[in-house]
Amino acid sequence: MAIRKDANTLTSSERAEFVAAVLEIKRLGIYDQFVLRHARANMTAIHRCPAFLPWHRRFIYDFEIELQRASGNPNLGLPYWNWPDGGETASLWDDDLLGGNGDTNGVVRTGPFRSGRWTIVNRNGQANGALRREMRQNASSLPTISEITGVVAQTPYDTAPWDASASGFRNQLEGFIGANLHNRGHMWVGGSMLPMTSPNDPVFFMHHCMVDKIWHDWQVAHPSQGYQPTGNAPFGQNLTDPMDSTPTPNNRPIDVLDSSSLGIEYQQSGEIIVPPIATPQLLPLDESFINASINIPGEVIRFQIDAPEFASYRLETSGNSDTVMSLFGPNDARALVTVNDDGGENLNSRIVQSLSAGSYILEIRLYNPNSLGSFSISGQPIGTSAIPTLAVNGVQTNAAISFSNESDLYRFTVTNPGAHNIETEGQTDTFISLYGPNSQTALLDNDDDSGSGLNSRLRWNLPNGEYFVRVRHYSPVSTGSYSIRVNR
Ligand SMILES: [Cu+2]
Repeated sequence: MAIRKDANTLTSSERAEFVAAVLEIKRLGIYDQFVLRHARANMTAIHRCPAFLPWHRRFIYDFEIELQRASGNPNLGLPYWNWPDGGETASLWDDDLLGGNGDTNGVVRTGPFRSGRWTIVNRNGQANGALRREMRQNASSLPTISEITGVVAQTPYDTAPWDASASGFRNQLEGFIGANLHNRGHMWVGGSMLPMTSPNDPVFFMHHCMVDKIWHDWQVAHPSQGYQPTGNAPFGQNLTDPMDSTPTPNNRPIDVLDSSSLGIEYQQSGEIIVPPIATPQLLPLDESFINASINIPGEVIRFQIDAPEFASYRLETSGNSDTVMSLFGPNDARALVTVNDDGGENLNSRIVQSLSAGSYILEIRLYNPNSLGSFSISGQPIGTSAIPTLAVNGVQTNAAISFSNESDLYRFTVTNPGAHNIETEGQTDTFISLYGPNSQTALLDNDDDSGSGLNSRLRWNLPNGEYFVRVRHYSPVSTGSYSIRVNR
């Protein structure tokens, strides 16, 4: 079991053990093989792509195994460079661990990897002079806790076109969009950390250990989010493709998704990177507006809505941003009610929906995941009439879906248990959901086209009780009239 700790927290004997192991595998020629494995890999097969994270996880894992062998300590773990606490005065840059910044020419003159003690190699494996660092010259700051937390909040793992332009967690962590975590660390150190031979600086492994820890934290925070893509992306990127320049076996992303099964344990340190799901802000259902802004590409802002009673509600954004709203509930943050993109003014989104009493989550993002912008959000009831009642074996009720995403809720009471038909008629492609008994939220069944034409029909044996039927258009953007009836 490798225990991976914040490098700043290592004891002096842990520091000595780590440094001795690195120097030993350097002496054996093993260290430089890692530099070449990284330098000779196809740049865009292991960076700017989904496999960036699993490739480097496997890479530093193999390096750690070599350190364990050299030290004879099977629990030796790579230390991680905790960026928010990792500036030039942090103890990981002390002379008993990494040594410090380079001199005015960038040459490292302190610590175990100083000029004269440590020689870097070029991509052909030839000696290429001293280790160089030029701290802060290419990037002035290191990632902060809030920047890291913001990136850990991003989902999904990755998106098409699976490159440096993609939105999603991987690209924000790698650094081509958003806060820029990984790329910035390489830039901040500068010197030998800039080219594809960057593993020449031992801080590379502590840097990628931090990257890997953040991926691990993300996996813990989002257990329902998996590695993507699972197929149809360039070879080497899909979940079960072999990765470039990685020894077999276990050279596929799927083989390295679970750190703990690799025997890796991350010790949290200092300011813990908290799981990202912030408590959603309550959106009052009145005339007021809440102002919000998307400050990180791909950010999703969540609101909670507590519908006090069955009513039709209008939820809408205003402003110049192209917003998209998704509504979940009631009382289930994963049960999607509806999505809207441009139902409001200009590019704003609007949901008009009859909602049962209960708690809902409204998620708002921008249509373009790379853009930033602000908006106002408001929600209010637009009708609080009682739920219309359908008389069993009575006349049909005529109604219409008049807005994008509208749905109508009805109730009926069963006093003569047995088979009941609930069906719509007309020229509209309806979709119905049946709830009950005595619950607006306990779903019994859905139907799209079992009725005549594109109409819906459900036939259920119903015990006594009160039941609820929700009718919507099959297409969230279409409208049309229909009639509905219940027959025993
Ligand atoms: Cu790399």
